[in-house]
Amino acid sequence: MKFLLITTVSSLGLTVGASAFAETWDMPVAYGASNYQTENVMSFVEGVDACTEGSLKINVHANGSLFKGDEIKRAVQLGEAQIGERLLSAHANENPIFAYDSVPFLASSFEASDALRDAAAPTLEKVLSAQNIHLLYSVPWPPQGLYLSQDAASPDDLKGVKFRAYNATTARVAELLGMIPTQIEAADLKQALATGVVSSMISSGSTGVDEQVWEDMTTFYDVKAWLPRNTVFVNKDAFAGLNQTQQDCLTSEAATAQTRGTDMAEQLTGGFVQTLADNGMSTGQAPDAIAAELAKIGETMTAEWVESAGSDGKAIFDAYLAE
Ligand code: PCA
Repeated sequence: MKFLLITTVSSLGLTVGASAFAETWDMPVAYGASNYQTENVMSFVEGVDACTEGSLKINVHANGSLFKGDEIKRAVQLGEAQIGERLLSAHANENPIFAYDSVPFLASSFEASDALRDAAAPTLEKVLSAQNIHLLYSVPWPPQGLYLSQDAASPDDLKGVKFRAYNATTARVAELLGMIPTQIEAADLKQALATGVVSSMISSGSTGVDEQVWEDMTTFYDVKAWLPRNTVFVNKDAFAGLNQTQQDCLTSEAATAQTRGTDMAEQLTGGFVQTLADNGMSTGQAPDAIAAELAKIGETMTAEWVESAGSDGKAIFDAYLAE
């Protein structure tokens, strides 16, 4: 009798098939559905679906719709979402290591950015793991430029200008320039510009195009200060709860997504700046006096970061310089 019962249950399991038992995850991301970072996340999720033969479904919630940008990391840490994507540098208040990708002029090309990512990976994995997070991959934004609502001739013209920051690094640059920073998520940027809460920022051509900033700003100085990253990570308990195939699929699709997203960023960079120009913005180099001031700020901030990030920061710095 007992034997019969077991046979019935297991044959039922077989006929129902694997997908009825699919694990379903939520994935909050902060940026809009048409941004290349989100498009790359969608391809990643499709890749995981195919690789796991439908046994791991990930629902992407774009534009901060499930959790706002600044809530995503904590949600994943606590398991309120199993997986998420976040600009980790915005969490440098927790650990300066998270700002490794936003040190001005430390790595300002795609090639250098990849080398810095590799140098930082072991430390980043360790720090995130202590927060119950498993690192999957990261993808750079295009090089960061200075957006203004009127051309500036010298650093004096920047003083007192209201500035949109997306992390502590951007806020610190603004502060050193005598500007007035306020932290604002990209999802809220358009309104902040329209209402005059801010009139300048440091970001990529990608975000400028997403938010059609030519409606409110005039100038993009392509200073290539750094290439910040969106990082995709998973709650450690959720990861541990997967079977081996599912874990392997996440890992391999993450590697594919990292390469694909990096290629997308690189290929799209020129077109973004062109779109800003096509819509009437001036997109040249910064005036020499401003470029020189930014270079000086870069030196100050590199020293500050190395100092604040301690031995972990030094390990990243040394590994990067040794590449
Ligand atoms: N865009 C994002 C972060 C960096 C970038 O280029 C933003 O402005 O929010």
